[in-house]
Amino acid sequence: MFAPVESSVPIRARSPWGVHDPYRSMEELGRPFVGFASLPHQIHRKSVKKGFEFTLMVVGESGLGKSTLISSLFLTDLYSGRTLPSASEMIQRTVGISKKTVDIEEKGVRLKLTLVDTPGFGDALDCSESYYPILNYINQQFEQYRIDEVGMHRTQIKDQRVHCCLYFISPYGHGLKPIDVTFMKELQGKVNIVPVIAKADCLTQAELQRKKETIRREIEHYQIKIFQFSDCDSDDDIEWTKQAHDMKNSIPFAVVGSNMVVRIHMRNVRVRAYPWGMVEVENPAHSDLIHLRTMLVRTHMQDLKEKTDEQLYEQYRISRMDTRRPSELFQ
Ligand SMILES: Nc1nc2c(ncn2[C@@H]2O[C@H](COP(=O)(O)OP(=O)(O)O)[C@@H](O)[C@H]2O)c(=O)[nH]1
Ligand SMILES: [Mg+2]
Repeated sequence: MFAPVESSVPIRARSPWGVHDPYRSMEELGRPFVGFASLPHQIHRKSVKKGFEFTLMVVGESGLGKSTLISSLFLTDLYSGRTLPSASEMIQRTVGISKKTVDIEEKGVRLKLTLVDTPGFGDALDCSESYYPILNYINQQFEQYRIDEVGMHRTQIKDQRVHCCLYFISPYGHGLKPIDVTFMKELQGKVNIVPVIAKADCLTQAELQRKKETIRREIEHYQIKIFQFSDCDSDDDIEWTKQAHDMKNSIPFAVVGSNMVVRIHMRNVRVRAYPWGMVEVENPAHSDLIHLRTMLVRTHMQDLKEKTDEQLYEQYRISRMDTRRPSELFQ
């Protein structure tokens, strides 16, 4: 029997975890404890100290608002000094890859965010192979990770793998274009694809609803595998369940971006100002930007990283394995 003798129970100072004190209930139940209930807190504190690393890629035709959206999502102006290509430059344009890293800190939690932009995608006259340099880049990051993993300094591996790809769909077409289908089909086994409808302020509410339904139907028809939100467990709290449900129903996220900030009712609000009124990019009635940000930063960052590591990278790693028998190797 483990019933403790009352007098031998040491008086312990209250833990800084307050109501989350893992020992509290055990003490109250009068049962002895080993202490592993505090493991989640240790892991949490360690990862907070180390900081989080996340790589996000944006892909879509030029002018769909990729750079503006990144600034709106992470409240940083990463692309202020950019130069835009002329039409003649665009015709022969090949897809480039540009990478920027920003350190964001909020309430003592550090996030090292790497943003991979793909200027030139869909700009050339023949776009059928626009996806290729992007596929190549993603494979290169997998390969680098694989080399580092078998190398001497396994503990210091820098994870440069792409954890999520925001794919921008034009608001002007009647659904997906051939280039959209090709890109998503070619890349679906390599990266978590999250489709977004760019510049959603160009569409009325009814048009947007119809466009979302068409795109969802086409994604199913072409059997495109986009990132799937994990289903809620029955014991998840109501708030979380509702949020996950709203996010699932918002796919493809209809986003609006802007670099203009105005002060309304003592608050800084990011808007697009038109003669007939203002679109508030963070207002859920105007755009899904908040759903997208919540998903990327608050609720699904870990999920995206785990899926990259456990499924997408794993597939790559297995495909690179030498499947020959030892006797065949030395022939
Ligand atoms: N209507 C509308 N215009 C936008 C939006 N986001 C960006 N733009 C404008 O579209 C143009 C191209 O934006 P940019 O971010 O450079 O596109 P990128 O080439 O995809 O990076 C700029 O003039 C932006 O001001 C949006 O959500 N709605
Ligand atoms: Mg850009």
